[in-house]
Amino acid sequence: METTLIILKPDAVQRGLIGQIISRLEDKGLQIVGAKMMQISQDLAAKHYKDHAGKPFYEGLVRFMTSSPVVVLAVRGIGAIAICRGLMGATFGSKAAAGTIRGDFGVSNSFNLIHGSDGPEAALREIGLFFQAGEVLEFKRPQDAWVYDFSGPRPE
Ligand code: IDP
Ligand code: MG
Repeated sequence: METTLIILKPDAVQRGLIGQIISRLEDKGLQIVGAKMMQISQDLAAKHYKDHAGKPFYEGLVRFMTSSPVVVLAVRGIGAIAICRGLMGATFGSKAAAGTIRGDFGVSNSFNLIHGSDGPEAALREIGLFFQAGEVLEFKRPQDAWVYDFSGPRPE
């Protein structure tokens, strides 16, 4: 099982899309194992987006991400990182394929509704930034017996 960090960005919250976006993650079979609403501080935004520091869009990105509350989620499943990236769609709303969150709900290249960790290392780092110990939970869902095939040596 993999756990990834998802942020429903300020535009998603302001536009009332929290429920629809979380539904897409849940409908896929992913498990929400951590959730909180918060306003991201300058410092946290800088840490989260440290790899983008110095890029032309960086200042605007930090301004946007700190401008209004977000919803932060820890999302678990087999291959959750790549699955979430697929559900999110390409970075730019203008280019993201129909059927994806960014493709269906937005047109902007910077206000693109959702963040998802881009690899296992980033996921670990980002979950550590946004969640305290004990805030990401471990619990069984009976429905997982129908989400995954547990009949083989490993769940598929
Ligand atoms: P990702 O969110 O799809 O992983 P990144 O390249 O990591 O995309 O960029 C982080 C965020 O920075 C994007 O989600 C978007 O909000 C913003 N961003 C990236 N590139 C641009 C750009 O060229 N113009 C405006 N905003 C951008
Ligand atoms: Mg990224």
